[in-house]
Amino acid sequence: MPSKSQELFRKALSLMPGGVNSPVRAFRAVGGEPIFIASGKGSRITDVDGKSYIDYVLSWGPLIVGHCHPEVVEALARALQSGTSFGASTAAEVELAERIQEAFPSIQRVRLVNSGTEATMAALRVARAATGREKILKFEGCYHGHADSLLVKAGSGVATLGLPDSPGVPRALAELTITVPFNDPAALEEAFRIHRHQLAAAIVEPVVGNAGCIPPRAGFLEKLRALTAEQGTVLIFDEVMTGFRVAFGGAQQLYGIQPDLTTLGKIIGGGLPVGAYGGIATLMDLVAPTGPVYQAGTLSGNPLAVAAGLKVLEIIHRRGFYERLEAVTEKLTEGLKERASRCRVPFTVNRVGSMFTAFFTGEAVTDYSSAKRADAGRFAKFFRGLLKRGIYFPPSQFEAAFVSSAHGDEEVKETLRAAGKAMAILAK
Ligand code: KE4
Repeated sequence: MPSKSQELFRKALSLMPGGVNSPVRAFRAVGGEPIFIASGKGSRITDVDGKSYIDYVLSWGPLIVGHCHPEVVEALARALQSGTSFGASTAAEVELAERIQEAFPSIQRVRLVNSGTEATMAALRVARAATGREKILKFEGCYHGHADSLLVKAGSGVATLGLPDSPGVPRALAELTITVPFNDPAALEEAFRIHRHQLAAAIVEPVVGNAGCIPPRAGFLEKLRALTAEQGTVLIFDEVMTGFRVAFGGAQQLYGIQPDLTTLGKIIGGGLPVGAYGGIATLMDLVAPTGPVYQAGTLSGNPLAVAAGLKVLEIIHRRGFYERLEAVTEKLTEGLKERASRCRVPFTVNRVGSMFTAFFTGEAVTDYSSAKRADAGRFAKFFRGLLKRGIYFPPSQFEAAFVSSAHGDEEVKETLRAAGKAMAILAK
């Protein structure tokens, strides 16, 4: 007897490419078929067959306070009473811009959009307009959404599906995207030497999440900042994932680096569609209607997304929020390492704050190449072993897992019990 998820997936396959609305959801890299989710509450989700899971995907990062947080639901319900969208200015979007500027001092002007892809696409356009240059530099394994220029050696779903970059991107455009390995200062210097004063922008995930979690090596971001400053290249920190995740002020607060432009998303929408790009006024004032760089959006600054985002930022700014989140995540990842060593399975975990990735390898994972050398087959088995025991990890080796404030000791205990059993099977 097929499960409800299986029945829904059959139908979805006849209606949507791969039966999904975003590739990484299709479970292609981990085997099996996607489960269809009926509801979420706190740290847990329940599928259409009534099975519950502790959720470490959290909608790929936005749900840092967990599913259906009562205060967020209440804020959304209140906003809904006044309407869903006006396509006009509202007080709430001004307030969200203010909160973002307070948290990110490098953001003197910000524009709200509807996705991380829109944010990075617009940031690149501003950088090219400001410099009059066309080439951009990105890092192998980093994913910045699906804008044409950025689908070159990208991470996340592109890496998950092993796609050799994406057909449909004009060669002339792809050739303007230079890629170098993350955490490789020599390759970075070489790229800036070869393309001296030709790079409009360098865009980076300051903590990579889309090759799995990979922290920057000491000095790497500083080197990037120095080279971009020296050559007049716009430094874009893509903090769609790390913004308000690894610290209230994102990776730029954690590592003390001021980029020229920052992109945000995920957490600032509290689970509703949102993105943002912002930075120094001299750059952002190039954006229409102040300047000539055009970017627009029907639902930008949408009252519902803004209401949810404002409430989440208020909750996570409360005293002790990040300390507790970090402590729970640390307990979890240390426990995973302990169970792997008990089963003598080659294993490493990269963690920054409450985002982490488990890799089945004995070597350090410091860039996309070393991430790809990890045993993705073992990761897939581990994922399935966890799933059948009620634990939902990201269905890809090249993604980050996330913890929310709704996760606590009970979730850690249940997860480590399941992980211990899944690891023991791997060890055979
Ligand atoms: P969206 O267009 O998906 O809102 O954001 C694109 C994006 C930009 N920058 C970073 C650092 C990102 O992580 C993302 C999107 N993240 C992926 C998960 N790694 C979204 C999940 C998916 O594609 O389904």
